[in-house]
Amino acid sequence: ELNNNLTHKTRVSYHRNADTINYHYGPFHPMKPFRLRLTDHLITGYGLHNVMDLYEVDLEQNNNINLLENKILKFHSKEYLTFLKNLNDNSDQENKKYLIKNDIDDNDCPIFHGLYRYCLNYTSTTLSAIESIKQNKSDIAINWSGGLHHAKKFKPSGFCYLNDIVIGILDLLKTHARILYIDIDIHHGDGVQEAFYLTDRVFTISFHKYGGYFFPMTGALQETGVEKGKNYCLNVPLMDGIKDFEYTQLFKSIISPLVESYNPECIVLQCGADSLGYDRLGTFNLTVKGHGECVKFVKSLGVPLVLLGGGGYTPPNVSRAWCYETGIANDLILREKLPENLPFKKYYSPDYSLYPELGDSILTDLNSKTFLNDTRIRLLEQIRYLQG
Ligand code: ZL4
Ligand code: CA
Ligand code: ZN
Repeated sequence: ELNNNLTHKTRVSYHRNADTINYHYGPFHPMKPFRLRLTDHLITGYGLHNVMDLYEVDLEQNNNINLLENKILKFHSKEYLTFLKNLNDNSDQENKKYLIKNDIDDNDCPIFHGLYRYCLNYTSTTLSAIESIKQNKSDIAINWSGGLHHAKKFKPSGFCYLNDIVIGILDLLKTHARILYIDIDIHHGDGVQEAFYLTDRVFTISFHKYGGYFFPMTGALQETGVEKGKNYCLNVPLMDGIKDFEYTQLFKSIISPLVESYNPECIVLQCGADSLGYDRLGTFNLTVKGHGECVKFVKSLGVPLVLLGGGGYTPPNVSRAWCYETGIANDLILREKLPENLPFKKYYSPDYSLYPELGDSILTDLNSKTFLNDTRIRLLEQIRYLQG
C-alpha cells in the first residue's frame, strides 16, 4: 500500500500467445480456449493493453524449443513428453496403449489437433511471466492461458496436459527462496500440491469444493504435507453455494497470517474462474467482484505476483473476471458498462455489464456458519506450526 499507489505505478506485464485461442478440445468439451479470445477483446476494449508491458509469446521467434523442453523435463517424465510430442505421428493403437497403461481419461483429456503445440504455447507463456518476475521487470505478471493445475508427472488429468504452474515455479526456485501458491479454482490444485508436497520452499494452498465425488476428490483439510514439507500445504474444502462475503472473509483471514508467517518472496495465484456463479461445471456463487476481491487482497500484500488462469466454463463470465482482475493489477476500477465496439458483444446480453448480479436461480449455500468457523480455526492452528 505504502509505495504502490503513491510513488510508482504497479509494473504489470501481460503475457499472451496469439495462437493459443485457436485450439479446440472438441465440440462438447467444456474447456474452451475461445474464452481467452473473449478475455483479450475485453481487456483491449477497456484499453488496458496501453497501461501494461505486452509480451507476445511466439514459439518460433523468441523461444528456443529445446530450452523449453528442458524446463518441462524438470517435472514431466521423458516418456510422457515424448508421447505428447509424437501424438500425431504415432498410430492410434500406440497412443491408446499409453492412455490405458497410465489410466488416462480421454474424455477429459482428448487428443486434439495440435495438442502438443497448444501445450508448449500456454507453458511458454507462463515461463515468460515467470521470467519477468525473476528479472524484476514487473511487480505483477499475467498469463490467463496458464494455470493448468491437475497435470501429473506421467500423465494429463482434468483438461490439463503440461503443468505450467509446477514448471514455472521450479524455474522461479532458482532465484526465489520461498514461493506461495494460492489456488481459487473450484477444483483442488492436486498436481501442484503433489509436486511440492515434500518441500518447505513452496507453500501450496487451495480453496475448492470437496465431497460428493467432486473432481479430483483430493484436498481434504488433513492433507498438510510430509517430511520437510509438513505444514507447508493447506487445503480449504468447501461445499456448494458459497457466496462473496463468506468466501472473501475466509480467504483474507487465512492468507493474511499465512503470508505474515511464511514471508514468501513471490506469490503465484491461480485464478480459476469456475468458482463464479453460473459456471457450467462449478457450484459456487462468487461474483466477478468477489472473485476479484481475492486478487485485490493478494496484490495489497506487496509481494511480487504471478496471475494465472485455470478453469472457467461459462466463457463470458470468465472473460469478465479476468478482465476485471487485469484492471485490479493496474489499480484501475473499470466502468460497469462494457466497451462500445466490443467483438462478440452479444455474448454479454442481457446486462452488457462487467459486474452482472447473480439473480435468484443460484444454488443454496450449504456452508453453515459453524462449518466455516470450524474450518477457519483448524486452518489457523495449522498456520501456527510455521513459527516453531
Ligand atoms: C466432458 O460433454 O469428473 C468431456 C467433461 C467431454 C464431450 C463428450 C463426452 C461425453 C463434462 C466433463 C462423456 C463425458 C464424460 N465432453 C466425462 C470422472 C469423470 C470421467 C469423465 O478447472 N467424465 C471425471 C474434470 C472432471 C471427472 C474437471 C477441471 C479442470 C480445472 C482446471 C477438470 N472429470 C466424470 C466426467 C463432455 C464433458 C462434460 C467434466 N469432467 C466435468 N467435470 C469433469 O480444475 C482447468
Ligand atoms: Ca482450488
Ligand atoms: Zn476447475
